[in-house]
Amino acid sequence: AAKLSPEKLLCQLRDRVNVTMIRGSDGPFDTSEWQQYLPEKILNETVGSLGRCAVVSSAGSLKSSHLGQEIDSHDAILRFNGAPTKGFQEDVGQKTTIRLVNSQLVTVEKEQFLKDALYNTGILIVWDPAPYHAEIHEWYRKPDYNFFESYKSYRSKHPEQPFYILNPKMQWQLWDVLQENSLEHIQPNPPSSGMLGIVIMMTLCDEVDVYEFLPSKRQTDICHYYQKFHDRACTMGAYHPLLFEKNLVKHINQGTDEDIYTRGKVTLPGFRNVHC
Ligand code: NCC
Repeated sequence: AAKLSPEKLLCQLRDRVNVTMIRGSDGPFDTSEWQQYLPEKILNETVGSLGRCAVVSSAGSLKSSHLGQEIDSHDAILRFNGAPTKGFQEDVGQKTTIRLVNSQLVTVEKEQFLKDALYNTGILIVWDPAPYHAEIHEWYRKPDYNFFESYKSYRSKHPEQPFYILNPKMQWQLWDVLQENSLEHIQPNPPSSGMLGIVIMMTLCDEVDVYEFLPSKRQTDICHYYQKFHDRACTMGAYHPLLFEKNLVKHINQGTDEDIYTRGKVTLPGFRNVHC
C-alpha cells in the first residue's frame, strides 16, 4: 500500500469516517423506552461550531509539562476516561468540554462512574468495541461490554447532562483508513479512545491541537499522568493499533517537529477546513 499524501489522507478521513451519535430513530434504539434516555439534540446542536480545540491524551508525559494554561486557552477541550483535572491543572488545564469514555469503564468501574463528580462536567460520549463492520442490531445484541444499563442509570441521575453513545460504525471506517495507510497488517481491534477523540474533534472544530498523543521529550513508561503505574503498552499499544494511529497523526500534522518535541503537540485542521 503506497502512502497517501497528507492532503489525500485528510480527504479520506473526512469523506469515509462518519462521526455520528446514536439517535432515537436508529435501529434498536427506536423504542419508547430508549426515547427517554437518548439526548434529544444532536451533538452539533449541543456544542455549536467550535474554533480552536484541544485533545488531551492521558499519557504520563503530561506530568511536569506546565501545559495547563496553553490547553485552557482553547475554545473546547476533550479528555478521556477517568483522566482528572483537579490537582493537575498546572499540567493539563481545568476546562473539560467533552469527555470520551470507553464501555469498559462505564461497566467494570460502574460504581465510580455513577458517583465520581469528575464525570459531571461537560458532555459525555461513550463508545464500545463492535465486531468488524457489524450492523448496529448485531452490535446491540452483543456489545463488547454491556454498558446500556449503566448508561440508563447515569442518565436518570443526571438528566440535564448531555450524554451520547458513539455510533459504532465509525471505529471500523477509521480502522480501514489506518490499515490502508500502513505497510503492515494491523491488529483487528478498534482504534484507541485517543484516536476516536481526535477524529470527533476534527468534525466539530476549525482546528485541533492534540497534546501528548505523539510523545514529547518527556516520554515515559508511566502510563497516565495521574497514576504511578508503569506499562510501555500504554504509549505503544497492545490491544489498540496505537502505533499505527500515531504514525498516521504524525503524517497529517500541520505543526512543527519542535512542537512535538517540546510540547507533545500536533495541530490538525478541522474537516470543514479540508478542501478536497
Ligand atoms: O489509558 P486510556 O486508554 O484511558 O488513555 C486515553 C488515551 O490516551 C492515549 N494515551 C494514553 C496513555 C499513554 N501513555 N499514551 C497515550 O497515547 C491513548 O490514545 C488512549 O486511548 C482507551 O483507549 O480507552 C484506554 O482505556 C484504558 C482504560 O480502559 C480506561 O483508562 C478506564 O480505566 C485501557 N486500559 C486498560 O484496559 C488497562 C487502555 O488500554 C486504553
